[in-house]
Amino acid sequence: MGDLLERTPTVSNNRGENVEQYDVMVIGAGVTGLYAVYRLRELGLSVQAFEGGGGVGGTWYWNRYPGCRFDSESYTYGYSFSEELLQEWDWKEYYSGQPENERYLNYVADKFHLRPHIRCNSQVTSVVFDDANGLWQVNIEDGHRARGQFLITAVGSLSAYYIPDFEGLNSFQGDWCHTGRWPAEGLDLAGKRVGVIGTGATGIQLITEIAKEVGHLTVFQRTANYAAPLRNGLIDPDTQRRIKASYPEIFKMCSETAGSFIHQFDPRSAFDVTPEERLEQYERLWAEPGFKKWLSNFYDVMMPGAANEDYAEFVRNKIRERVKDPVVAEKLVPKDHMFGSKRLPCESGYYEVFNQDNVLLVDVREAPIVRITPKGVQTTEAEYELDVLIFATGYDAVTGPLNRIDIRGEGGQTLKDKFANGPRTFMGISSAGFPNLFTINAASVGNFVRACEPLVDWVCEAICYVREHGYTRISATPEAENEWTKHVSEAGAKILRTQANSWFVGANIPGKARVLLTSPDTAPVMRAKRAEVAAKGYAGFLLQ
Ligand code: NA7
Repeated sequence: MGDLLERTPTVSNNRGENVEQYDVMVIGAGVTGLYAVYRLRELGLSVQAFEGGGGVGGTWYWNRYPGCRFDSESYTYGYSFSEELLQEWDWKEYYSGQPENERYLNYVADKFHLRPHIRCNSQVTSVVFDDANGLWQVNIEDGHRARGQFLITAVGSLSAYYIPDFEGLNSFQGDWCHTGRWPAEGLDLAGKRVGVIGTGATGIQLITEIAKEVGHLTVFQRTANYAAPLRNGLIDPDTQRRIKASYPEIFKMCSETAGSFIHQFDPRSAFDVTPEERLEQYERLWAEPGFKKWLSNFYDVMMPGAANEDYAEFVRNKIRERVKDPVVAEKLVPKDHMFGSKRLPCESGYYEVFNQDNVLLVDVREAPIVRITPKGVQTTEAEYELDVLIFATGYDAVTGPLNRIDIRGEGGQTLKDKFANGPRTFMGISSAGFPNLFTINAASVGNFVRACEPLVDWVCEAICYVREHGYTRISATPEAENEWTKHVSEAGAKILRTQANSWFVGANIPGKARVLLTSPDTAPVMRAKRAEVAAKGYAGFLLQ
């Protein structure tokens, strides 16, 4: 197995250079890329992954910021493909932190001997389809090249980090970084004047953690978020044993829910019960860990309408109760978007941070940031002096990581141009004119590993189907792509996720087209749709 690389044939490209050639190339060695490498190799295919980072793990490699951890239950997040792995690995916490998550993914890479198939420090700059030979060529920043019949973009949906184009950033004399590129050696924040821009899920985790050590913290908030207590804890040995004995049930439960999380909605409407019973349920769920309060609630809490607003007000009051200064509390209370229209940030003491004397909340919707100065951040009202400035400003989601690679398909057309008004794919996976390219990162959502395993399996089956049936190419038909794009737009308009200005609809990136970037369908519906397509001989795909 380990000597596959040595046996990889090389071919000459059209410039006469010798390049390695593989059956399948994978961009990215995060949770999806690692599993893709494993599955493809098990199928006897030659596979090589190219990873921009210095190690494997993707999100869990890059996001080393203090406080970074799961919002999925750890034991629902691990890979399900190996019983041995499930029994060997002990998740220490219910919601595991970045260091352990990165260790887990490294453990997987070692246990399954995946490293010979992964080239790290390999930022892919362009991929070009060679029509004459039916091969993709991958070009790496350092000049390395490789070719392959199939190409999978396992580049993540939240990997293209975004820093707003503030004037003067380069003049700042302190240290600065984006949370998604936190230095591996850490950042010394002890006793320093630190500023954080952004109060999404990342900002909320980070702020809570660094407030324990900084000298002074200035939080620049544009939009207040609904955040709910995570209630993390250590997994005791007894629970560990029960978890390990229950993996089939755990994964089955996850497979039946909309986002592949372990939580199932209450089939009742919030208004099927008395106001007292309703409040009792809200309080009971609030006391539970994780996403339960979001995803085990009355089903209509997750739909635009009165139940959603009723619960939103309950959450707002929870925030008000925890922040001593009523003026600060009101600034932290979200009023401009519906509860659950963004992924719910989970916190462990976030609101209490604003009761600390050394923490200042700056409302940058009221007084926007005008520039970064040598000393700090200048808003329309004041200059805030800082030693360190941290951008927790999110990601150019889903299409961002694809657009940062120059992807050229048939006739030299670029995927970036094609996606200028939003992704144009069939089921997120394939785009007409880009044969044998599987954009897995545009099709994965929810509890990530649960979503990516069946998706990778489907792509592997499609690749085998192409080869076994004597074809060499597969890509979405223009008709299927049009239908799917229309479906995303129409069905997407009805769901909660499209109601807020979030990365889900590209609203966080100035100038980005506002369209739902993920599927509007639930995970079980998507699996059924993909299975039906496969059962019908890849209906909606052009096989050549
Ligand atoms: P998010 O959720 O996109 O949050 C980014 C934050 O940065 C959010 O508070 C933004 O405010 C803020 N932001 C972005 N641009 C600016 C400018 N120009 N000025 C001020 N503030 C700004 O990213 P996260 O990394 O927190 O979370 C991403 C996902 O990771 C999350 O959904 C989980 O699934 C895990 P805004 O709300 O746009 O007003």
